[in-house]
Amino acid sequence: MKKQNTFIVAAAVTAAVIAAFWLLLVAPGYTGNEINMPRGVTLQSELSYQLHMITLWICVVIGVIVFSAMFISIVLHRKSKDHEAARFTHSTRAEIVWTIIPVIILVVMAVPATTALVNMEVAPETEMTVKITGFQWRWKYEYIEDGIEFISSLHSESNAARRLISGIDPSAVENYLLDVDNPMVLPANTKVKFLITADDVIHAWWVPALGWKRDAVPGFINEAWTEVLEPGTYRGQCAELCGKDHGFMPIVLKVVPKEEYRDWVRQQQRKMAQEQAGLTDTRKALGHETGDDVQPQTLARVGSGK
Ligand SMILES: [Cu+2]
Repeated sequence: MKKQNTFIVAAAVTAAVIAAFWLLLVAPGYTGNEINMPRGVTLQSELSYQLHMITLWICVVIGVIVFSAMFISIVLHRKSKDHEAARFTHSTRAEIVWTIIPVIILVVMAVPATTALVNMEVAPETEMTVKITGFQWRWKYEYIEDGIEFISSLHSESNAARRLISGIDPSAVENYLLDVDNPMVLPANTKVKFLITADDVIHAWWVPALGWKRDAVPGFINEAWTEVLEPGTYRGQCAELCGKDHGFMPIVLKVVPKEEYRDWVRQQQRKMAQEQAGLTDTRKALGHETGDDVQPQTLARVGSGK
C-alpha cells in the first residue's frame, strides 16, 4: 500500500512539473497566434499587458496549489483507504492565513493596476491634438494645430461587398470591414492628445494596439493620449452599439516617420485649399462678389446638379 501511495504522489508531482513546464516555456510561444492578449504598440498597452501577465501568473500559481492540494487529498485520503477525516470546526490560524495572503495578493496587483490607470488617464505634455468626432456611421478627424479636417468612412470595396446579394465574396476583400477611404495619419515618436466626442449618438473610438478605448458622447469631450514608437498601420472599430451600421465604421491609424507626416500635412492642406478655391469659383459663378452670403444648401444643389 505504501508503494502505491508513493507512486500516486510521484505521478501527481510529475503532472504538476509538466504543467508548470508547459505554462512557462511552451505557452508563451502561442502568443504569436493570439491566444494571449495582444501586446500593442504603446506604453499604455505594454502596462496593460504586464498587468494581465502578472494577474495570469498569480491565478496559475493559486490554481496549481489549490488543485494539487485537492487532487492529492482526494487520492490519498479516499474512503477505500479508511482514512479518518479531521473533525475540527474552527481554526483561527487558518482564518488569519487565508485573510492575510489574499490581501497581500490584492495589494501586489493594485500597484501595477494603479500605475497603468494613471498613465492612461493623465495626459503628459503633448505635442499635437486631434479632435475625433463620431457620426452615424463615420469618423471626422480635425488636426487642431495643422488646420486639417476630413471624414473617414468605410472603404468602398468593403462597402460594396457588405451589401446583401452583392455577389462579392467578402473573404476576397482585403481587410474586409477594417479599411477606410481616409485613414488617420500620425507621426511616430510624438505624444498626441485626442479630444473625443460625437455628433448624434454614443460611439466609442477603439484601436486595440493603442491599449485603450474612449466613449464618444454627444455634448461631452473625453480626453486620451498616445505615443506610438513604431511606424505601422493599426486597425480598430467603433466599440459602442450606435445604430444599424455600427459594424461598418472602422478606424485605420497610420503611424509614419515625422518627415513623412509633415509631407502628408502639406498635401492635405493643399487639397483643402483646392476644395476651398472650387467653392469660391462656384459662388462667383452664381453671381456673388465673394460668395460669402450664398447658403451652403445652394452650393450643394449646384454641386449635385439639381
Ligand atoms: Cu459608432
